[in-house]
Amino acid sequence: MSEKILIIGANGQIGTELVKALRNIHGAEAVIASDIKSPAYAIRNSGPYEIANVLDRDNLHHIFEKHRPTQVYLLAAILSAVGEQKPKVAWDLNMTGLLSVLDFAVEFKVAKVFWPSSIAVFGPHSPQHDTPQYCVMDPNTVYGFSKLAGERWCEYYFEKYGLDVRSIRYPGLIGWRANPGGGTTDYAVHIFHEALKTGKYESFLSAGTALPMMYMDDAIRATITLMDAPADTLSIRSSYNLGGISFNPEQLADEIKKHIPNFEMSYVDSDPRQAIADSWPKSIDDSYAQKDWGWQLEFDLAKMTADMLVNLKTII
Ligand code: AKB
Repeated sequence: MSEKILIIGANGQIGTELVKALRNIHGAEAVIASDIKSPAYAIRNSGPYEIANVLDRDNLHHIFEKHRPTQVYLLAAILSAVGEQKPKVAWDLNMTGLLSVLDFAVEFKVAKVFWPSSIAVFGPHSPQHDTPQYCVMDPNTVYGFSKLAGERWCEYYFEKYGLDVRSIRYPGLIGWRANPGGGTTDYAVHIFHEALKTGKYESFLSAGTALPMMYMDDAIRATITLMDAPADTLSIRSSYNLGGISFNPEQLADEIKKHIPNFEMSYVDSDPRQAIADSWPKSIDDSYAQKDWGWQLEFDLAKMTADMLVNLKTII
């Protein structure tokens, strides 16, 4: 069957990479990118594009009707730090957008839907080390509990309507093609830009704040592997834990210094994102992803840092 893939939120950090990867696999015409604004530079003129606001239900319905997608990736979301500044807007966008897409996916018989969850679904009472798939979850950010509620809705649509929804709890993502927008893990991307541009960086998280992170190449490979997995191998229809690499700002700075010896790192005295980071896991157990769809990480801290610097240098 030839695929028709709709990516909603294509201009974001994951979207720009995913559009590129899926167009390489399926051909440009098979992948319809869409976002609220005109296309990001990285995906401009590379294939079909629709302006879509996930809160405009009529327009979204029209796009489903026009393209009849076989797969939909819903990536539009407000992340953790911005979500705390605009809690109601974040809840509305993250939930209403998801429910509309799930409804239209059922109505238009979409074969598979992907929706990203996050390590933000865990909270201060979740185990912080090797956080398991199933445990206490008490997220205290709007982003976190919108993701947790979204996971429950995904599983519900799978159980009640047979919709083939698949999801990953992404760690903080690090890539060179696109910037993250408003998250708590954003420091781990900004640090590379500043290291190359100015040779110094002031981190908004403290030196010892370890978080699970992942290089974008691994994240895109994980997403496509999960979407290609036979449906009957998947035991989780809420969202899969994905571990990635666990490191803190000081360890990342030390790794960057191996390439840029004069790089200087400093730390702000206080930042609201610190409390969010403190409520999240430090490392994640992803054994279900390994067992169900053969997940294996490729990029460790050293490999990621080297690759990130080489590639970022070519575009800044
Ligand atoms: C954020 O920091 O909000 C995101 C995430 C971990 O989901 N990068």
